[in-house]
Amino acid sequence: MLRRMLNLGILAHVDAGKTTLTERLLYAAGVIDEVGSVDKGTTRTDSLALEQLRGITIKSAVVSFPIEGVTVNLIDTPGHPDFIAEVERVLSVLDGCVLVVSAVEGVQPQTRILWRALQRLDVPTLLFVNKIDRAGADPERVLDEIEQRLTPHVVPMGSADELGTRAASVASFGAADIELATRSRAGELHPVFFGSALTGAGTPEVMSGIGTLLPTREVDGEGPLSARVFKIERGPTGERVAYTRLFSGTLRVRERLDAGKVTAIRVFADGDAVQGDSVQSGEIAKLWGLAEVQIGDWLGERRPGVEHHFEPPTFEAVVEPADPAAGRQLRVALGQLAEQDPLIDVRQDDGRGEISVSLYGEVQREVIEATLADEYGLEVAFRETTTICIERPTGSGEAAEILNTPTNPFHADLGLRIEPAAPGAGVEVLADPGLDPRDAPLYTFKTFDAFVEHMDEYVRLALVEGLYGWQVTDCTVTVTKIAYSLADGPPSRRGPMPTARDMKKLVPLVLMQALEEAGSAVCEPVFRIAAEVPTETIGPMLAALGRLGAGDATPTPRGELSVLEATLPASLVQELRRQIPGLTGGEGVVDAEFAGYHRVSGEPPMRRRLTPDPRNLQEYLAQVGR
Ligand SMILES: Nc1nc2c(ncn2[C@@H]2O[C@H](COP(=O)(O)OP(=O)(O)OP(=O)(O)O)[C@@H](O)[C@H]2O)c(=O)[nH]1
Ligand SMILES: [Mg+2]
Repeated sequence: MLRRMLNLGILAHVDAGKTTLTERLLYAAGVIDEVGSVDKGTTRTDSLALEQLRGITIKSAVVSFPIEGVTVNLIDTPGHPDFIAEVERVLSVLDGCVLVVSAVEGVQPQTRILWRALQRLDVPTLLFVNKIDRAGADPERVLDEIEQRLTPHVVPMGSADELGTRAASVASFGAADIELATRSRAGELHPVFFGSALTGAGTPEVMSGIGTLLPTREVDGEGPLSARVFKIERGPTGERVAYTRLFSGTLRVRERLDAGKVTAIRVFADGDAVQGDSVQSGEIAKLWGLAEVQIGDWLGERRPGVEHHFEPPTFEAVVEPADPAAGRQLRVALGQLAEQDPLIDVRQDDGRGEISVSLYGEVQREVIEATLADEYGLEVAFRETTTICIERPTGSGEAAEILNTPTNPFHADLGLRIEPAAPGAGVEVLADPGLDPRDAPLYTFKTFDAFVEHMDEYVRLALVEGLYGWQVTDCTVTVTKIAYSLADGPPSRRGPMPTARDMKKLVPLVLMQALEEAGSAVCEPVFRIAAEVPTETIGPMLAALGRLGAGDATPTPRGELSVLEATLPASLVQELRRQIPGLTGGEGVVDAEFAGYHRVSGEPPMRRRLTPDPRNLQEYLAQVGR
């Protein structure tokens, strides 16, 4: 029998009603008998104790239900910006999306961030304007905001009545015609629904929209295996459970993959994850047995596509166990949390016996603290958070090492050039077109392409710590020279052939010299802030922004309220949030959106290196082992 699937994301800013809507849909589909409540901690998707305690979603969760012959795998995601990493991983496995906007709060900065990511990935998206029952609900205004700030290509599917009351209701404009359905499935038009997830008003309409206006996939199991792991959980006995979406092919129990052997499969279908022998393209399954698997991994063939959609974490903090003897336990626990959330970068400074983690913000810090206490029995304290900077090369630099010379015991010549690339470009590693592929140590790397791939890996590892100890990025690195020694070569080139490890140790040596010649600038994360404040408080607000160092503050008066826009270093956004209530009589609100990295003014901050520093040759050689 032909089966069709829809892998559906529910995305929105925090508190918009994603989890409540999810409950409604499960109820409407007959999967649950009673609508659970976020406020009572009884929903299906906020199943973690911490989620129920705080009333927010922290981890993405999958539930499944049938609509009109289609199996819908719904992925409820967290809306708080501190947990954006969860959304990041989910994006790549979606066939369609419902973006929820509150009829009271309207389009938020986070809504725009999510929208842009969905657009970049071409995910067909319906909009749901929720909370029409709440005081202050203004769906018409929100529709305007959607058209102004998200997209003009919207089609309202109904109108709302008795706004702001429990009796708020929706009158549908009628069923979608074929043309609308076709263009909506193609992501060209975005139907907008109105309703209240709390009272259930308008939810049958969204339900039917999900069934008819989003693209579905046939389950056929054909073709080579291509699957993506988007979530990792630990089972009761500590085993890894990998949530995986198949794009092509079939995966069976007992199949052997690079990450391990599949020992059990549960496929999401009509309400639950059901034990099975195999999972096919289009479906989502939980896989057991893949001991080595990591979030974001591809099983089988990798599908091309954009990998990073959102900002990286901008803060880090040193974590200390209350019991000084629990250091090792803490390292293990943080390592496991980092498996589930690869953006929790755990840095271990053995020299100082310190562990630090990268963070998006305070809420995530509290969640990590609570998780360590609840799941690992570890009491910890976080020391003051600091900003994570990056380094960018300021010019172009080139260096080379020649084999059989006192500074290079690694049996190969290597030349590297580093040049700045556009902000946000990341790192690109190339081979100079003038290189003769035969000069590369092909005995070790088999093919020239494989050699370049390995160089790519070694360069990225070496760039983790630049001249000031920060990650170096936004640059192009070119291999400009390569040669190797041979047992029967001429005297200057006589010697053993280089191993992959030799090359791995040689790369930092050459690259840091090239970077020293290029020079590098330490850049800090900055946020674009928009503060809405009473117009009469503009004076004190501008003065405060000036004191915080925002040179570009511009006010736009809009009657009684004015909007002040400015760029602020990440570290000062919190400070501004602290000051605003006092400056505006409690009336001001501020939105902040990550806006890239700016060069720090004054003395660049240094970060302690954790890897051997090639600039001190003797020590470097002693540490890396030569
Ligand atoms: N009045 C009213 N309240 C709602 C509605 N939908 C959700 N809420 C309430 O809004 C709050 C947040 O709802 P959630 O469903 O947790 O929102 P969410 O988008 O899942 O939140 P996060 O996952 O934490 O981002 C809860 O107190 C809900 O009871 C609605 O339609 N009307
Ligand atoms: Mg939620």
